Amino acid sequence: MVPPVAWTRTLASLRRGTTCAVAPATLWLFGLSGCADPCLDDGLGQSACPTQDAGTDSAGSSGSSGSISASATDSESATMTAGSLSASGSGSESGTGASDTEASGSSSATADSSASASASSDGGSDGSSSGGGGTLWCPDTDMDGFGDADGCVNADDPPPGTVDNDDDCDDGDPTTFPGAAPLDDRDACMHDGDGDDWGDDAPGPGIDPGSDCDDDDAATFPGAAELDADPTACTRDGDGDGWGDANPGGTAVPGADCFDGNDALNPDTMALGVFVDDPSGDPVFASVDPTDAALTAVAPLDTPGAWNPVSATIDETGTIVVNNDAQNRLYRVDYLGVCGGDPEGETTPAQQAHGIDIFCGISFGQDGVLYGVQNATDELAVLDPLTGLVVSSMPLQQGGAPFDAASCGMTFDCHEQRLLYAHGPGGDIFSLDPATGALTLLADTDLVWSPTGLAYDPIDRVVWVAGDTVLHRIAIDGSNTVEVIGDFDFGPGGDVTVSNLEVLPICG
Ligand SMILES: [Ca+2]
Ligand SMILES: [Ca+2]
Ligand SMILES: [Ca+2]
Ligand SMILES: [Ca+2]
Repeated sequence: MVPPVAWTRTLASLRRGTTCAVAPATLWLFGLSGCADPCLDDGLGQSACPTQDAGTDSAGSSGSSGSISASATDSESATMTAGSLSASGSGSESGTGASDTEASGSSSATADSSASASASSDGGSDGSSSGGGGTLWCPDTDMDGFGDADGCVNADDPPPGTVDNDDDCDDGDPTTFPGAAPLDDRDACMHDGDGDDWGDDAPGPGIDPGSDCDDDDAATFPGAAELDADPTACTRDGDGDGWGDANPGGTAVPGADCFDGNDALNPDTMALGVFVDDPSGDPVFASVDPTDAALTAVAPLDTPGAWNPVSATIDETGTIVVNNDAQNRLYRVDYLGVCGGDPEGETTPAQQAHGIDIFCGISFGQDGVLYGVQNATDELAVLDPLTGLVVSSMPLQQGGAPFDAASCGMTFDCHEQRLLYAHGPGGDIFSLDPATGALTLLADTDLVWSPTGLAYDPIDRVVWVAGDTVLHRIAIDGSNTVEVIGDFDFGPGGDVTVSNLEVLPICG
């Protein structure tokens, strides 16, 4: 049986106030763009997508265009080509005062600098060349077509290795020259080390700064993640899905893509989901409407005889792992084939049962390590997702004291790169240090949850908690803000108990 096309609120569609009405097969097979903007920046930003934003924003924000005559900070250059650079003048250093008009004016001046330089040399103003006319020829050591103002000579014919301009602000680097970063400024002398046409925002002396916050990575530049909250921020989109890396490192702005190495996983393709029984009693994967907790069956599951999915998690590759408490065993679950027409989603057992009764929560952490918390022993365990076996374990503790795991849920905060832990009896959310087993309180509510499920929302950076039959949305910024969303149900009158809430890929 192929399920009907469902109307699903992905994380992104919720934010946009839209519902993604895309046929399952279409959504899954065609890159899962879903409701996304089809105009994905290729890094060059010139062909498929409008570049007005880039040009306008960069010129306006950096203000560096006016400092095109930073080359004039080179005293020799200033002396040699005083006439040619006078249009930009010393005022160019003011940066913020450089308007677009000034920028274009100085650009023109620079573009004509060789001619001006030639004129000035013809006029004999260059003391270093001994009269007699000719053209000013400047060494171009890095062969980028722009000359070093230091060492220019007058001659009728060009000496070997020279060009007829002195516009290079770094003649030892072929990636630094006027116009190297055209998306920042078509004329300013900038460094573009990664070739994404955006200029290094922290270049060496004498080079105009651009707005590339990581000039060693062509996937990082202003507007790289056009689907994120600030589409002009300097973000990293490693997988090209339009969503920015949640943990980009360096000075790039974190986005909402927890899986920036996999373009099939992002807020447009993922939604709150649960493994439950449908109203007929058949096991299914169902999406959860974050506005009212309503359940919609997405895919039927071909489950083993005993099926009690207590906790679910997903890794960077899209592999979904469920702890089937009925068999004390991990299962890989692939329901997405259903979106393409397969009759049922696959559930594949790990090689061996871990034998633990109960893992109240499991979650992939950093570097793909799978963690689980054992109720009986109050320990944090490392699990091998392939063999299913426990690799190691350590006691949970809070402030050095033993901690009673009780009912729990687990998930991963991809922004802070930390495990999150929901403690049912106390209604608390903790971060969990996998190196020490230490719990640190993030949210303290008066609620009580049993069973307990936990999922992290990478757009709003809050958590979703399933407490028995009720969905909650809880802040983890210290404000303890709680929203009670509603009862999980497939329709009025049939509340459903949930313990394995997670943000998972969706179809339909
Ligand atoms: Ca050069
Ligand atoms: Ca660059
Ligand atoms: Ca870059
Ligand atoms: Ca991405």
